[in-house]
Formats: sequence, C-alpha cells, structure tokens
Amino acid sequence: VTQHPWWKDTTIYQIYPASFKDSNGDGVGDIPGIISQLDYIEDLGVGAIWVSPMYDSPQVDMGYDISDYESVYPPYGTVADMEKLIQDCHSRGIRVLLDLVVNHTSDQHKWFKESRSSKDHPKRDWYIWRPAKYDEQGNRHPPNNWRGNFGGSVWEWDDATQEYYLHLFCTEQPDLNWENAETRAAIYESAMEFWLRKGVDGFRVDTVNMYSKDPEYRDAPVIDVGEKWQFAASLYCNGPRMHEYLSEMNTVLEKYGAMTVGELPHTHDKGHVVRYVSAKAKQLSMTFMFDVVDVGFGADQKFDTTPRRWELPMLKHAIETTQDLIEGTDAWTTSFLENHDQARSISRFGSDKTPEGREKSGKMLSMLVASLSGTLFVYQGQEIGMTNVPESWPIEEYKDVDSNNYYNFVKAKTNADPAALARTKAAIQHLARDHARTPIQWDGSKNGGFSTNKPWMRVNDNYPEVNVRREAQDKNSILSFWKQMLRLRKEQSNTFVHGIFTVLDKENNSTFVFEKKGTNGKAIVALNFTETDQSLALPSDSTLKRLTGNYDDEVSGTLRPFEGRIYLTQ
Ligand code: TEU
Repeated sequence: VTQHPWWKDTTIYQIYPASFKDSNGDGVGDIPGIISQLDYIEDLGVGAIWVSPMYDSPQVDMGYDISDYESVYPPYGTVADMEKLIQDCHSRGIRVLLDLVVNHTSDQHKWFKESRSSKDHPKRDWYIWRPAKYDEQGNRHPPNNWRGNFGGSVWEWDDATQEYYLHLFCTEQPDLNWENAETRAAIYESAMEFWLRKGVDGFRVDTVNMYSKDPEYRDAPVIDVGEKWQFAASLYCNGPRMHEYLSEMNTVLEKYGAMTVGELPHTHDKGHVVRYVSAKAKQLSMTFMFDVVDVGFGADQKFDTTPRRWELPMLKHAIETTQDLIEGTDAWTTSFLENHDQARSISRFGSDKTPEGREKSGKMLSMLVASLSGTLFVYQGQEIGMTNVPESWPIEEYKDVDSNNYYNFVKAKTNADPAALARTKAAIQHLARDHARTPIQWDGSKNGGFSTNKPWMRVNDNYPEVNVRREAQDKNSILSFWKQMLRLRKEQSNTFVHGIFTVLDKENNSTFVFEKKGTNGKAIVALNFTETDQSLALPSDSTLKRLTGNYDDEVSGTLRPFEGRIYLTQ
C-alpha cells in the first residue's frame, strides 16, 4: 500500500469567518462561532478546515487586506480564540489551514505606514514605489498601463512623497516588494512562523504566482481599444523569480511539516503548473487551477455586461485540464467548484429555479466534484446546496468591493444608462463573489439562525427551506447526500482520489460521462446537466454495479433531469 501524505486523501472544508456563525450577537461571524460548530464539521467527514483571513484588517477586501498578521480582527475574536480553535480541531483529528496573504498588505499595516512616510525610510523598499512619467504637456502618468484585478490602474499616486505605489488589487492593498530579502524574511516570520509555532498544519496561499512581476514593468498589449488600463496578468503573474521565492518559502514550511495549496490564476499550461507542484520541486503541495473558475466568463474580464454563455464541453475540458495534471507526473491536483470568490455552483452549473431542480442538481454536482482526483475542497454552505441571492435583491445588498467597483465603473462610463446598469446587475446576480458570502443558514428561525442580530450581509431568502437543521433530519437531503459521497470517496479513494480521469462524451452538450481508473478498479460517473431526459449509452460491461445516484431507481438508457449515477466496475 502506498503511503500518501495526509493532505492528499483528506477533504478540506473552507470557512469564511464573517458568515459562518455569530456567537455574540453582533451580526458578524466569529471564531467562537466556528468552535461551537465543530461537531457539525466533524460529522460531515472532512479532515481539515481552511479558515479565510481572520487577521486584523480594515476589511476593505473582507480581510484580504491585512493590517497585522499577528493579531485577530476583534469582531472575530482573539489570538487565544484561534489557539483554542487549533487545539479543539486537533483533539478531534481535524487539521487547520490558515489563509496566507502575502502578495500585499493593507495600507494600514505598520510596514506600509513606515514605507510611505518618506523616501529615505529603511522600509521604503518593502513596497513597490516608482516615479511618475510625464508627457510633453507635462501631465503626470503612472509608470505603465496595467489594469488591476478590481479595475482601474494598479498605481496610486502618493502626494506626500511624490511617487506611485503598486497595488494589483484595491488601492488599500499595496503590493509587498518580494525582491527585498529583508521583506521576505519579515513575511516568513510574521505571517507564517507566528502561526506555525501555534500548530497550524498549512496554508492556502493567496495569489501565489504574483510575487514576482515583470522586472521592467513594461506596458501590457492593448486589447481593450479605447480603454486606458489593460489586462496585464501575463506581466504580473509567474515572473522570473517566482520559483526561487517559493523554494525559499518552502524551507520555512518544511521545518514544521506544513502543506500549502496555492491559488494559481492565469496559468493553464500543464508543464508550467507542474513546476509549482511537482513533489521533486518542493515548492507547493498543490494549487487551485483556474480553468473551472474561468468557465462562463473570460479570464481577462470578470464580468461582461452580457454574461457569457457556457457550454458543457467547456466545463469538461476545464476539468480535464486540472485532472490531467497528475497523469505521468509526480504532481498533485485539487477538485473544487466553490470558494468565497465564486457564485454558488448550483446557480452556475445546475438549477436554482425550483426546489426539485436545486436538490437534484446539488446532488449531481456533489457526485461530480467528489469523484474527481486530487484533494477535495468543499466551501461552507455548498454541502446544504446554498444558492445565489435572488434576482429581486437591489444592488445595495451586494457588499463586495469587486461587484461595487464594477457597477460604479459601468455607471460612470455609460452616464448611468438604465439598460447598461440592468445588464450589469444581471451579470452580478449571476457571477458576483457576494453569492458565496451570505450567512450560513443554520435553521428556519430569524436570520437563519446565523445571528440573533441583523447580519452584516442579508441572509438568502430561501433559508426557511434551505438550512442545516432541516437537511440534517432528512436522509434525502443534499446534506445527507454529501455525507454519503464523502464516505464513498474515502472507501474508494484509490479510484476517486487517485484515479486517472477520462471523458467519455467530450462533445455532448447535455451529459457528462467519465471514467475514473484506479489501480484496482474503475468507476463510471454519468451526469445529466439539463432539466430534460437525456439518453445514456454506458460502455457494455457486465461488471458495472451501481454505487449511488440521486434517483431511487434506475431507467436504463435514460438520465432524468439532473440525474447522476456512479457505477463501479472491475
Ligand atoms: O483572489 C485572487 C484572484 O485572482 C481572484 O480570484 C479574484 O477574486 C478576482 O480576480 C476578482 O475578480 C484572492 C482572494 O481569494 C480574493 O478574495 C481576494 O480579493 C484577492 O486574492 C486579493 O487578496
């Protein structure tokens, strides 16, 4: 029997602290709230949790703007609460990952305050400062034309010291200068070792491929003609020193036996991804590839005023790309459909229009993601089939800086044209990050049992129907189905976690049928992505045995609306 590291076979459950469980009635989730639900988490069958940023922060980007790595955002609790969480998880055999956000800090971090205080400050070089460019008329311009991830220029003018600083995300998220060895050492000490010493088992690493940028900060090619700022990911992702930095970072992790899962946007080439996650390379344990994330909107642009149509073959291809990573390599991969940056998967890939469609497609998607190879990640609320917020919610209910910036950009550009704004709102209702961030629906009581007070973000209107208490009592619920899937995944880990993936119906627009081949058996997974009957031709194989499905019985040759079935075979 092959001995795998723990993080290959375990399922990891992501917790978004603001929206998980409020223990003290201030409307915001907190760490004691997480601790209070450890029975629930353990009962799901997951082996680890990943806690999204709980560090002190002004919350411009929901904690991804960190002002102090070594303290906790007071509404979430204290460092002592985190110590208790780690201890309580460990005593149940659950591991704990934190979110490592070290491409940038908050502009309220003391390092940045010092850096911006004067050009001669010893920490000036800890961030990325550049002089302005002036045209012939003497007008001031930023050093280049790069557009940030939340829109606008990546450069912000600092009046006091008369230079620009770089921020790939919000203005309030200045990029750290990884070129500076002293900065790197401070990052390792403050953001990593402080928590590793407290026993955390690893990190989800935010935007892991952006630390090394184009050394010359060249202009990006003009794709959006007439726009001032251009998509520049090829110039700020995967820069020349990226692998050197990650090897260095790994020497810190190794001391503690800690694992990592790095977020790898804008990188689709197998050879390139393998460089990050090959076991021999000793850089990252695994990554989140963005192929599935990018289905339905261009990688270059998050929202489009008309949300792009996606077709099933695109999803198959995206999944194939991430699955192929482990074939013939010593690399490892991940399987996920949701996180705090994605719309809800039922609303994106299934159907949230009727209770029946939600239930069937939720279970079908659970069969998909839980039978794929790599480490499985489940995002809070996914296990009860939470959905996007309703169309009727006004734009004011959306709190995310990404959604708001985009809406305001369109508003300014079109002079608040009602038709353009309606299209933008529709795109946001489809793909915004906000959908993942509504509070967890624990029961049918006021505020979905999340808080006794008005929650920081409105609870999805469907909480009386979609909630943990209701689903826990129902053996036919999405939640019960997820628990069953996680158990089957464990029992058949050779096939599901480690098997080789092959799509059997590549071009089919309605069904997704694939094979998983382990070293001592095979599985066939057959899924219907439509709300009508579809014909199904299974490979003729007398050893096919139905393992599970989301309908009680089986109709041969047909998959009913959103039906999914899994077969095992010798
Ligand atoms: O996201 C980085 C990222 O590349 C995207 O998924 C990002 O959300 C998208 O470009 C926005 O449209 C990570 C975090 O997951 C995200 O929540 C943070 O906002 C971001 O980094 C900055 O720290």
